[in-house]
Amino acid sequence: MEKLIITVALTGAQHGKEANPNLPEQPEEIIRQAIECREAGAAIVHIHARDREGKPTADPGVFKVISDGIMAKTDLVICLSTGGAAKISLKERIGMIPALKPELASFNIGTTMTGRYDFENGKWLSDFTLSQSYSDLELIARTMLEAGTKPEIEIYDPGMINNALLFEKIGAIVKPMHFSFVMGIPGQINTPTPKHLLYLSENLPEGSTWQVIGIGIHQFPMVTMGMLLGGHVRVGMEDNLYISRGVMAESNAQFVEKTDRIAREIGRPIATPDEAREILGLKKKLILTQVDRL
Ligand code: KMH
Ligand code: ZN
Repeated sequence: MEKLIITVALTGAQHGKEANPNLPEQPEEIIRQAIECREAGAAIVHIHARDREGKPTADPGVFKVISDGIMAKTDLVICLSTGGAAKISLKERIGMIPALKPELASFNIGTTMTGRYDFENGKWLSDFTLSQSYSDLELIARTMLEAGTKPEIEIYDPGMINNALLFEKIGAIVKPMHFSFVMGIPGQINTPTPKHLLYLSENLPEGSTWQVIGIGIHQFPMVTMGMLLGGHVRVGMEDNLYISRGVMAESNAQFVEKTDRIAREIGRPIATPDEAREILGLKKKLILTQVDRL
């Protein structure tokens, strides 16, 4: 079985320090936690950017500070998020792709809705719809293609796999494709059960690779199942604030350490960043400013 690629999603765009004070928001803390995660065995970091008030931003300048800081101290593969957040336009959300030409970037290949309901007080805590038309999706796909960035294709329901096949047919995505199953978001069909993950993993084009993301309490059951099925995994505070039931995570590295322990127990060696590049067919890229410095 292929070595296990551990991706860690450090920050996300949903929560802030009010949800967990250890969630890194500013570049310095994101870089520091990325270094710790590399030491704990992560091969890829999934990066969101925040402005100085901690609000999600798609500013390529902030992504550049974070990417350069991580590239200067580690060999981690950097996956930049094009997911943005509410009120960030499509054009802004993908602006960092031509600007920084990352090796990997998230591609939410459809319209998604995420929300959190407060059952106690009967109100929505968050209610965010990312609505994207086919021409929006084609723009994202072609922008990545031109930048030499491999899309990490986020799948929130099985129908989205058909979108990936369609874009591969029109030449906007090239094979082998890398998929990311997002399991456990109420508004999407990917109910986090072994049966659903098995179904998704068996419905990919030949030669594809995939990772699984479990939201909240679903994170480690889905990660363990993903390891057993030969997939790759994503952990970290973007998707889950607790390292175990009722215990707030103190750092993102804790998630990587726990994942590494599980992988060792089931005999699945973990991949280094360069082995992850091999597996995913990435060409090690220098972030623009590193090229400037050459
Ligand atoms: N928030 C995750 C469920 C992205 O950043 O573009 C999916 C994600 C998408 O990480
Ligand atoms: Zn993300």
